[in-house]
Amino acid sequence: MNSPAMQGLAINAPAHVKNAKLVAWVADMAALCKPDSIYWCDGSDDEYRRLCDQLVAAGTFKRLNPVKRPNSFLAVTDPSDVARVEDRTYICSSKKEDAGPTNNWMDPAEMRATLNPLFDGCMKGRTMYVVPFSMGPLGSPIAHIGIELSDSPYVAVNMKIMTRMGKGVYDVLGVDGEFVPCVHTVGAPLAAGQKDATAWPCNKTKYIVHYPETREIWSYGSGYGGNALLGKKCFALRIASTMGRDQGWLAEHMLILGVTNPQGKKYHVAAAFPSACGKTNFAMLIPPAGFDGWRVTTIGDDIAWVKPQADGTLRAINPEAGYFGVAPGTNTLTNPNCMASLDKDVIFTNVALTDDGDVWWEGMGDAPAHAIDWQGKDWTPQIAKETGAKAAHPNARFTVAATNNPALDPAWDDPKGVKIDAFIFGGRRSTTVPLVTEARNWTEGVYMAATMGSETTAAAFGQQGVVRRDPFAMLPFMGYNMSDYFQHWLNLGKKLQASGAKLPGIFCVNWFRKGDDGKFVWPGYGENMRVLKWMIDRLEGQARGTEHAFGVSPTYQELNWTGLNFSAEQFNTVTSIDKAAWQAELKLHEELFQQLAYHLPAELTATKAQIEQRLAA
Ligand code: O2Y
Ligand code: MN
Repeated sequence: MNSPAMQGLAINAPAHVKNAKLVAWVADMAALCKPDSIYWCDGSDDEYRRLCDQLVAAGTFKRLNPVKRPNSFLAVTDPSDVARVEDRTYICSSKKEDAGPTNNWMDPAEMRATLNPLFDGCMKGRTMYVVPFSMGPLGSPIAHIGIELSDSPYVAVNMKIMTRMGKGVYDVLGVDGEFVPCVHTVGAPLAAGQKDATAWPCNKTKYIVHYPETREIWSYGSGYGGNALLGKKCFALRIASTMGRDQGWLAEHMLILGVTNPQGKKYHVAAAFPSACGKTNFAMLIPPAGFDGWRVTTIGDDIAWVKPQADGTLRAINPEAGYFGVAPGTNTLTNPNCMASLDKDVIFTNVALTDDGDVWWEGMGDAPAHAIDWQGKDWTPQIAKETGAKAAHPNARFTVAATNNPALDPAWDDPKGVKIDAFIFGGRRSTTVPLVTEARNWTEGVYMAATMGSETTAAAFGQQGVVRRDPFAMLPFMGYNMSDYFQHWLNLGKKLQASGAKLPGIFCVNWFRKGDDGKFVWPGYGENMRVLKWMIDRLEGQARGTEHAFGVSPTYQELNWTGLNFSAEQFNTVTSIDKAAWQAELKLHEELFQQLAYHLPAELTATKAQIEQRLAA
């Protein structure tokens, strides 16, 4: 009864908001969600400061020691709200086949009938924040706009870091520009005068819902990460993948990096790895000894939007403006650029608080003698030893602006994007898949990407070491039928080929082969530069490689080994092709193809038959 809409109060759109469709939608959503007030975010630094102060006052944020970690905050979540909820994530296309066998599906009308009562009054006692954001540089022909309505100020401040958020978006939107409407609620309305009982309101019931045909996102019940920051996985991957299908471009779960050789020639690579495979580390790689004059720069760490150009090239942008990275395991040895990015201006979520007002997580370095863990309990190394208690949640995160990254590429914000020279696909495989393989052609590359798999880590899935097929690292993020997406990639290759342009190379990597002792053989991290250089040599026609059933891999001599003691025998352990293991692998590809049989491109079945023949020869 107190809501502005029910009292007939105006939604008070600021004068610079001229888009009638947007104003009408905000009014409709306000009438449904019944917030106590509406706040139109302008994206200013002043607004960010005010909202952070408000979050501190509410107990959601703790301000960290301003000497050790200036302008930084710690949030800890409800223990039930710590990660994306894949089993509560839905693609609601009209036809079930269009969501495909890898997605949860519900009929859109049925889903709307489910969500409407949940959203009715869901923001009572709270403020509805109107968050205008651009995914990609403002006004870029590759970028798109979204508006998120959320009752979480935590979301508003995270969106300020993660996207180009603020007033400027309305100029691009104009009176009749397109935007993706995203509505989010923590699902915890407050009765009149009731105060939040908790600093992290959320609801046991959760729905992360996408309507691809109307390009809408509705999220209920979670305040965390990808469930709530709707520009990220929901828009930039699930909805954008359907936009890409319809408009002829790609929305990919890929980092983008620039690599410059000592002669100053620059290449751009987009790389897809499943979650928890070290994407941020690769995006911020520091070349090792023996690579004087080489430089790697970051354009993006997680998502790439790739659009074909009239000349047959592909240009890519990072639709995001910040990093929402996993803290545990990050340290100055594995990722110095990332650690430097975290010196100031960071929102940490679910890490531990040290006694001097700083943060700590497992794998950061020396443990503090005492800390408050992510659940607010006392934590000491002794308690950890006795109980296994983690100081930080394994999925604890930092949110930080890309501009904090010392290795940020000068073109990271270029509206034209960067020209992609190569795609890399990689998973975590302790056996079978070689360190690096180049596909002999586009179709073989699509096959590699379609069949990629990754061994699950305990942190992510509870059960360790099981190979989960994760085509293109898009399994949790595909907005439509996976096999139609394979076809979309194949069609794009044909289109680029027809234009006469040189297609980007496609490579498959695996940093995670283990030896008989169960230990990783390849040192990884900065040493991955050796593999990156071989790829560039291939692009330049300077490395012949050795051909095998699956593609082309390097010879031992073709990698630069300066500064690394890595024997030919070790190299063999990470590159050898085990015929029996590959025969077993191909059976698993067959299982995947059976699951994805609806609209599975015939080219992929034919490619599999070719690999089988080569293996048998
Ligand atoms: O658990 C979450 O909500 C975050 S998941 C995430 C965040 C940043 C980049 N990638 C991912 C992912 O799961 O791939
Ligand atoms: Mn990701």
